[in-house]
Amino acid sequence: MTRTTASYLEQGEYQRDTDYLTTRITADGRDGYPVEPGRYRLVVSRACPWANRSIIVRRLLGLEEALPMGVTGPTHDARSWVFDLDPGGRDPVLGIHFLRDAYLARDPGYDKGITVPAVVDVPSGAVVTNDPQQITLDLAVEWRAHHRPGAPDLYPEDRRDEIDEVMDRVYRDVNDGVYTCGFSSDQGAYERAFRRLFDTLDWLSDRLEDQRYLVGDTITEADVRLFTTLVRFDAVYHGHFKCNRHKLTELPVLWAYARDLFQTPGFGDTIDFDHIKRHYYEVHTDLNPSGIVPLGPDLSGWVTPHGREALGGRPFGDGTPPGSPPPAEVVPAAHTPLR
Ligand SMILES: N[C@@H](CCC(=O)N[C@@H](CS)C(=O)NCC(=O)O)C(=O)O
Repeated sequence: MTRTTASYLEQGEYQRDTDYLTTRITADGRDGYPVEPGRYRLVVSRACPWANRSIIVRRLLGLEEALPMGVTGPTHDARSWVFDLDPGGRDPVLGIHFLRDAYLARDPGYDKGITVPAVVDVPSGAVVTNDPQQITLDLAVEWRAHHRPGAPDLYPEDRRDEIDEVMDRVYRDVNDGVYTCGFSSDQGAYERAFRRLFDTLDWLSDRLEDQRYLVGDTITEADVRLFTTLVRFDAVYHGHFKCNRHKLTELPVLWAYARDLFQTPGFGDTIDFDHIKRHYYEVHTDLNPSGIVPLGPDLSGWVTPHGREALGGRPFGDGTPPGSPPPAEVVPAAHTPLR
């Protein structure tokens, strides 16, 4: 039986599966998979925050042609993700319906999580990596020769220690922290995760009060990682995962910061609120047995002025924002407040 994140509901304290396929795609090909435009396919669900990071980074760096993307539907059963949005229910390049088949092509005995994001080697049809932390860092560093002109440096060498330090706390207490709250089956474990989450949001709020981005004065990988949790906060985590000390919209600094990023090309244009809500409320039947997907919240606030330009900062450093997403990757108008 394939393990899924849902199986951790059996434990009092939720433990995230970090047992990844960690083969890396690198410029020098040291793991046997060299960076090669058009060779790999990034498979995502727009619902998933970990996959969302890779969609954003790919957009910011202009890697859409070099690394084409397959998008699964927002919901899945115990067999995990399926390409049910594509004509005939198959990914047009990989030719598969179940993402699981790409994991089995890598290892016929594979029994770990069938997760997104996953990068698939198209010639063999096999997953190379599903390690979300490393995938985006490698897009920023190893794929540099294929970045668009004007791409930002999301992981600048002289800031890496600080970026890593911030990301470490954000990962533990925020990105993963919301899941720890939501999947705890023990009151004490939930309360500890809840306090750590909101203590860290308060810390981030203080840090961002006078500075536009988390590290330095430009957008970095750290901002991408925080954003993908913040953008899901009121739509899902506040209610579904019981992260309800405050809504994001009640935390003025973080709400303005999140809107600023949402309105930056490459961030908000990757967000599909319909997929996000359907995924969590329909897939986690343990937490939401009725499968009812809430109609709210009102999303119109995401496109209101945020005022963060007054803090200065240079979003793309010496570079430029990305252009519009390729037409095939535009999020349907009914799923986003962006016009
Ligand atoms: N497990 C990874 C992130 C990837 C992940 O958990 N993705 C989820 C979606 S948000 C998934 O694909 N779950 C599939 C499943 O549980 O069947 C991590 O620890 O960072």
